[in-house]
Amino acid sequence: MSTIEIRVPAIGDFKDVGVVEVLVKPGDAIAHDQSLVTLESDKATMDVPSTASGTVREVKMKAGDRVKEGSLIILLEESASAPRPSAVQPAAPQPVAMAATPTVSAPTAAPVSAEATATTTVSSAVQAAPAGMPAGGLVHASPSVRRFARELGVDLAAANLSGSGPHGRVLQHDVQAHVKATLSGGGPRSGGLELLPWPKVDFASFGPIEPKPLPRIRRIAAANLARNWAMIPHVTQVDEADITELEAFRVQLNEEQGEGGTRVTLLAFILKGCVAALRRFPDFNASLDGETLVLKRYFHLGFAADTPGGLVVPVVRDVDRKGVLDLAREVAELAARARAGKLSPADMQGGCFTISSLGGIGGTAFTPIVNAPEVAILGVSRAAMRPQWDGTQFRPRRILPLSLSYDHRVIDGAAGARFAAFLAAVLSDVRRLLL
Ligand code: CAO
Repeated sequence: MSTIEIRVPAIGDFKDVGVVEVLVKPGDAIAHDQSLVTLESDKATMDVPSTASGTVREVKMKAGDRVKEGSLIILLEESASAPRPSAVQPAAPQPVAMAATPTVSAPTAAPVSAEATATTTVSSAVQAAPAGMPAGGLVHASPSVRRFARELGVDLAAANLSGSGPHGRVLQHDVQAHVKATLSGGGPRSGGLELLPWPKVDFASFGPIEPKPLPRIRRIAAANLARNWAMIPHVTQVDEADITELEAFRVQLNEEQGEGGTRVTLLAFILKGCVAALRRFPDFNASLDGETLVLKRYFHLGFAADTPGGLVVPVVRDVDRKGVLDLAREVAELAARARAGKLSPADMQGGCFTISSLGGIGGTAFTPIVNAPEVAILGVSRAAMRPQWDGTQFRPRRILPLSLSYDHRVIDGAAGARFAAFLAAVLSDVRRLLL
């Protein structure tokens, strides 16, 4: 067994570089190519690998030292029998080209040659994991890549990156791709299931086409809907209300109103029913603010209105303080202004909960998209006469389908089912609105 000196190899034009990390200590058994120290100039970071295997006798450098080619790093008691790594095995001490990809502002991780020659740094890299790295967070990455990740605020263990280097090793460009995907809203890579770019198809090559630019309202709605659909884990709870009596009452009210009077629609009753349900289940009348749920003590309800320019959501304020006739009037007035494109921004702000009623058009159920930052939305489909079993016989009843979508981060399935069932019960017997 002989003691050998391991020195800083040729490092290009760099005469005076800083030691930022010493990765071994006396007594360590190290393998050939295992990183010994990390050096950093103003342009690059590199790991210096060992040119032999054995046991560290003395460490001759410490963090903060300034070194150059030939500076002594360690004294090593060489073990002739220690296995060499299977990856790239330089015949002679291999300099790591620091300046291969110089950047001025951001430190550059060791380029490919350094990555390739550092495949045995896995264990030492884990030991050298920065504070905050969970114990046992076995991320295969060199110290320089770890430092790069740390500087960008990426927690390698939590980010769960799939490394593209040998043996799943995380390389600098994996960290960059992660940051890029996160910044662009694409989120972290997910084993090949990440979002693909939008397909580019030459439709004209298949037949005649006509480009039709999206109107402004549709463009705004599209961006909001896409965000809400992508960011909110939706669940849609479907239920139905027996509105036979309610419909009879509504028809009677409209008869009383007479020609030219307020036309009472189902929507006005549904608004009142929703307020009762929101009072009973306050978490639905809320918004997420980080990790806090902001409960609202007011009841401003939006309703989706179909307009020639696209979907808009005017908001009816203080629904709890208004009667059905007032609500019917206000909905009609807001809907008319929406269709005429005359809603002001204030008309569409401050909503707590939204109703999307497609009942006048048709359908039996659908999955409305939560209107962020609200946490739930009610979809209403077309009421129809259907046979209902009353315990002894089938009776014709008017059944209204309800589709309640909610943000599952805030609302559990049981609460969703209870809210929908409560709302159905209230609409089935509107006397309950008085309770
Ligand atoms: N079941 C059966 N009939 C229904 C119904 C229901 N759930 N809801 C409404 N109707 C009936 C009404 O009673 C009315 O019939 P009459 O003329 O015989 O009285 C007819 O359908 C039309 O109603 P309406 O649409 O004029 O009135 P409304 O209060 O129900 O709805 C509004 C107002 C603005 C919500 C509606 O016009 C609208 O724009 N709906 C579309 C909402 C939408 O696009 N949602 C999707 C959003 S996501 O893309």
